[in-house]
Amino acid sequence: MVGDGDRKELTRRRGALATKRREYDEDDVRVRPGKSSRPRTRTRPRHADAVDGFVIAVDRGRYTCVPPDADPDTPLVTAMRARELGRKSVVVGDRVGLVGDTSGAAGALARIVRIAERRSVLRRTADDDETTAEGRLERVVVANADQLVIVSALADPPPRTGFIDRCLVAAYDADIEPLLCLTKADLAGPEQVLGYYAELELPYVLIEPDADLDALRDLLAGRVSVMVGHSGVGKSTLVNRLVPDADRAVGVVSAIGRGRHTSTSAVALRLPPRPGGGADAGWIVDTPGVRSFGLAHVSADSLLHGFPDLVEGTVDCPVNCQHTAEEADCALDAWVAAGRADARRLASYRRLLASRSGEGDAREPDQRNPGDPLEGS
Ligand SMILES: Nc1nc2c(ncn2[C@@H]2O[C@H](COP(=O)(O)OP(=O)(O)O)[C@@H](O)[C@H]2O)c(=O)[nH]1
Ligand SMILES: [Mg+2]
Repeated sequence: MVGDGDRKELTRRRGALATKRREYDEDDVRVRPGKSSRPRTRTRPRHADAVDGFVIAVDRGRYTCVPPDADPDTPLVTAMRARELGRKSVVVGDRVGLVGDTSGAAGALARIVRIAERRSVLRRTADDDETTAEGRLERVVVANADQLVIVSALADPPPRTGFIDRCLVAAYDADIEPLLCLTKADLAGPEQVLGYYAELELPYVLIEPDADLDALRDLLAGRVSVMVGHSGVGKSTLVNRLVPDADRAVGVVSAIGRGRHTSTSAVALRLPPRPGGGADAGWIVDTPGVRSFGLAHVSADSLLHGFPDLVEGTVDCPVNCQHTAEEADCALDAWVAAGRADARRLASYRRLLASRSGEGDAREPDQRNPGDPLEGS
């Protein structure tokens, strides 16, 4: 007796055989010579007509895109993901292929059918809820960024090197160049912070209310830069100085979709062209929704890359040394004792190690007590 399932299976096999026979039919070869050298349909790029887009904002399933090299007046294209993307996420900074209505007219909706391979991926572990697996999900913050601009005030609030160190780890892990942006330089000097990073060749800029931003603009030109920083450090002030149109631009992208104003976790803003500057003044990605940089997704080894001043000190460590304070033979203690690196840097590294393994409090040290490596130094 042939069951329903068996019959389907037989039909499938006959179909497969028929296809096979057709493939090897000599007549086919004769009437279509050279067929085998032509690309087969399934390897030919789909949607050859897709146009390029650069994702500047993401809001509840709606993606705001701009043609990458278009002039600033080109209308924004609103798009949704095509089903064929599967579970692949699309984030700010992604370079995508768009089909459908890419006119940017009111109500027009395009489809994202491709995501270009990412040059860099800035991630964080969301630590909104550390007690559940879901709460500790690793999230991609921004794709294809060239630079991580770590914004820290020199005073009011005081610099938090724990946060800066965390950002440096995220930057090195993502293969993004870090830039230390020290604001409120009118209130305090940078000596202490720069002293703490003396062993690193960390590029930095100083920001004051009444001085121009030329040095910073030079470093932003032609690149995609992500800005991160605690609240109160002057991020919004800086973004508004760099992009006088920022408020309107953010308003436009966050109003897309269902017409309500919502906070997005990241939004890319085009820097205005500079007189005498190159064609591309660059993009800055503001991250108002990113409050911290959970690093649970970064391995202990990668974590060390955020501390290049300590790397050489681990050469004499025993195999499998975890470099924690509990490791009796960790060579980093001797490295610091010999004056080869700053003890505060080792303490900061070990604090991050402990927070990752769940031994310590994963919050920033400044959130649980006012102690910071720089204070009392
Ligand atoms: N003295 C001084 N104050 C600043 C500077 N930049 C920003 N502020 C002030 O710091 C406060 C917080 O700035 P804001 O841009 O809102 O910080 P955000 O939370 O990082 O976006 C505001 O009162 C600003 O006026 C600066 O360079 N010097
Ligand atoms: Mg702000």
